[in-house]
Amino acid sequence: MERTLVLIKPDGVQRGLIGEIIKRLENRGLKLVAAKFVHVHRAFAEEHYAIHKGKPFFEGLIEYITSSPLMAMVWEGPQAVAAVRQTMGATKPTEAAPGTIRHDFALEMGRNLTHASDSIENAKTEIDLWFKPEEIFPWDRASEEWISGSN
Ligand code: IDP
Ligand code: MG
Repeated sequence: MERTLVLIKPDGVQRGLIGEIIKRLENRGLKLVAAKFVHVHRAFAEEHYAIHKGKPFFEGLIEYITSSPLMAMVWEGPQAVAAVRQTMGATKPTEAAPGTIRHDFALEMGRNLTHASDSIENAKTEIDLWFKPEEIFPWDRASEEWISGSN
């Protein structure tokens, strides 16, 4: 079963969208296995977004992500990485498909509410960065067969 890192960025928290975003991931059938509310400092944010260092939007991105607390989570499910990216929508909200979180609640790329790992490999690296092993809680879900069962 795949796992992926999801962040509800500071704008999502400030706008009261934590519940809405979690609800959409739960409705999709994904399973929450770790969560914490954190205000990250600059060095940590720069490590998380290291791949974007040197890009024109990097400085603004670090200021945005460190400006206020955010909600960090690990979600699990079949093809969780692709499924969560699909539920989030394209990076640029005006290009995100209707029904996605970024389409339905955002307008600007610099205020696009969420982060989600973009590959299985990056998901592993990001989960290791954000969560200690003892902060992740696998659990058995009674409805599992009705969600992730296959024929
Ligand atoms: P992603 O979050 O959809 O994976 P990335 O390309 O990895 O998108 O960029 C990371 C984040 O940096 C975006 O979610 C967005 O908040 C911000 N960002 C990316 N490109 C721009 C830009 O051109 N202007 C402003 N912010 C940007
Ligand atoms: Mg990305």
